Amino acid sequence: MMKEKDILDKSSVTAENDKIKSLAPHTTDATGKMMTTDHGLAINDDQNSLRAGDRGATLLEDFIFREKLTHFDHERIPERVVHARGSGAHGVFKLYEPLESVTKAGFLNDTEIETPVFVRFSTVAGSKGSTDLARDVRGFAVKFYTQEGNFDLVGNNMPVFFIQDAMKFPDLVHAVKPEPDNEIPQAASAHDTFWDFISVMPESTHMIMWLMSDRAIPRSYRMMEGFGVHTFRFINVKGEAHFVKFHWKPLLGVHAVAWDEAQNISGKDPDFHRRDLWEAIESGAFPEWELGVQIVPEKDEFKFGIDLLDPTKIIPEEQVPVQRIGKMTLNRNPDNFFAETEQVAFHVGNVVPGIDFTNDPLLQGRLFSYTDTQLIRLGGPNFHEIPINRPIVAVHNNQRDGFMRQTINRGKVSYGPNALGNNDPKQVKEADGGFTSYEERIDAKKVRSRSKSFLDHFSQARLFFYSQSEPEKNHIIDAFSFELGKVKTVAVRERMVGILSLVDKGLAAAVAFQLGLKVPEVLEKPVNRSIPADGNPDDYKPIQVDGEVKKSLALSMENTVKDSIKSRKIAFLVADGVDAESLLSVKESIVAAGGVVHIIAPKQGMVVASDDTPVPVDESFLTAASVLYDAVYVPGGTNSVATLEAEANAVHFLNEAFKHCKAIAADEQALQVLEATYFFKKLPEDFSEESVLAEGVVVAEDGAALAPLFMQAIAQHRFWNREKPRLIPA
Ligand code: HDE
Repeated sequence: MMKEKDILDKSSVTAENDKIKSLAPHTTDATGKMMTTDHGLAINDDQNSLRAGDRGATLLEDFIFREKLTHFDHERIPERVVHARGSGAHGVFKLYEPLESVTKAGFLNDTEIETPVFVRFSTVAGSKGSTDLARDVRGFAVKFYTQEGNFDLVGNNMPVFFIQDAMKFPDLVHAVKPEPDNEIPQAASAHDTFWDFISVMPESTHMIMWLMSDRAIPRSYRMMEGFGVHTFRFINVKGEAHFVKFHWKPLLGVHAVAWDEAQNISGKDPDFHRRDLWEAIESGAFPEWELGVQIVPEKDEFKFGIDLLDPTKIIPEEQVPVQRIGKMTLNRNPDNFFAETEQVAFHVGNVVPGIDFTNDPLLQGRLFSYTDTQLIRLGGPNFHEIPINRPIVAVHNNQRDGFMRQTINRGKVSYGPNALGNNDPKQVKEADGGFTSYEERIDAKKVRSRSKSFLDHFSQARLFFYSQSEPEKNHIIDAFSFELGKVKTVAVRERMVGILSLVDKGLAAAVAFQLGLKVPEVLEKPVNRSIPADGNPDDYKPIQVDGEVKKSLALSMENTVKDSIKSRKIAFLVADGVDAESLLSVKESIVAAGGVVHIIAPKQGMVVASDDTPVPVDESFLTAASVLYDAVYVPGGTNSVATLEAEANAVHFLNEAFKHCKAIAADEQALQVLEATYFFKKLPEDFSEESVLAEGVVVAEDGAALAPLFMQAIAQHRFWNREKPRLIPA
């Protein structure tokens, strides 16, 4: 339980780095201080406005009141047009091995430096106050404050994108956002306009497979991969280029929740991911990712049967392995959400020498959009001066003035070249770290067109589907059936089933069955409205270039890391009379392995254990829910067990945890609580023996025997096979 003092002392984490130090002069703390106006005048009465008599009208003269209300009236800024809902954290990046053969970027060559970072995770479609658990892509934007200026890796948790040309971005976003007449639905793609657009844009098929997979409903921001999506370039000191794709690999593995669970969490705790990130960092369980790169020499550009400039394609890891080059650790929460997380301004164009762009048409468009959007969102051209956006190196140039200018530039000279000011600030030679663009050879006609090498829209969608485990495939079928089931226009559903039949007939048939439709017999080519007015549809007919790799292990979450229970949340269901040994021994083992235990009881306060010791309660059945936990344990104790067995909320808690495929454990004495659940009858007869049931339900005669088996089960994350008999009630 938090005491008032603890709440005041919240910023107990003191991780320091050059960026944090640079924020210090802008950070204030009112503890023990006098109240003043914005202009420094000490305030005597902040409770009453100045008025003509104690029952009279407020006087215009009241500058203190006017200042307070004016500031309040102007407190809001426009939310991000996409990625409005997000959470941020500070951290550091440390390199494992210098990468000098491929890039001259300083922070990728010095293993001694800890580069400060600020990361913002986000959903895409929802508004600022929408639920964290929407089925959606997650943004994964990292600002590296390097010694050579800021490098922003503005990525997502999926490695491909919906569209191949930035020209289509406003259309995509208009289609997915709430419909414009009634602003429904919030933070959801399950509606007509989104699927209408997708059904006539075959290039989005690969991305749609990812969006309908469990990647779109992560268990935690800390358990997601990140991807730069586009192919970038690394440039070394000799000026040689290599193509590079960026990856973030979470050390806790890649894990998801169930869709039914996601929808429940959205009601029980819409801040679930935000809270999870915040609490993990506050408790010292710092989230970690390894930065990975896939490097392709320029000469191998056409080796993989895909176009590296096409952002709807991956390079399978079987073809180009991901080299893990360093580790990012998030070790400090922001002090102020608005000042840091809301005002941070990412831009794909923020690069450092050694990193450059390619002609990916999506990337090229992004190079324009990110600065442009900050001008309206943050109110003018000086957003780079907001403390969170400032680089840790000095900034000197001839840019001047504009709304909210902070820098006081000395001298008369604000132009170059100049003679009056010694021609300062000076340009920097390439050898001394001046940025030069890669001298890519260009010899082309100026055209509006799409390269034929971008027209294979289905092969990698199929690769993704074939690489999934059985439960993952079922989740994809369910997700399509849910989303299209919410679409009212039958023609849109039919077109989508047609598209799916070009990925896999079985997938299309399963979805069609749920929608009460038939799969079209022969579908030569999908409807494609993404062609110019004078375009010949045959020139845009999808091609099929099935790659060498038919199944890629890295694409399935089943193959992820499952070796730890660190920071997993485990609910202990207890009541008065709980067996002290059974509770404490399992709790101690879990906490020692880095897990988090919450004691949940019929009411708040304390329960009295069997040995008369008081046990503080963290949550009651009223405030807790199984969807907020990774696993459940029921300790023994005659009275406690009798109370829980008769407590409908406790039984529901267990039923729901079973439905969502979570690890469940009970002390043998508590078996009668399990007997009250619907799933008990599904368990084998020899259940009371000390055993881990294949399905992740663990029973043992005491805490010591139970803890290791239970922890093994929790580390598995989920027992998806339990879903086989579909439609399990909770
Ligand atoms: Fe973005 N995107 N985007 N995007 N994007 C924005 O910039 C845009 C794309 C991504 O936490 C906006 O500051 C265009 C791909 C993230 O602050 C805006 C196109 C990827 C974030 C914008 C794309 C992303 C944004 C809105 C197609 C993954 C949140 C607010 C050409 C590689 C950053 C803002 C944060 C935000 C434009 C496509 C990632 C409007 C035009 C692909 C993580 O500028």
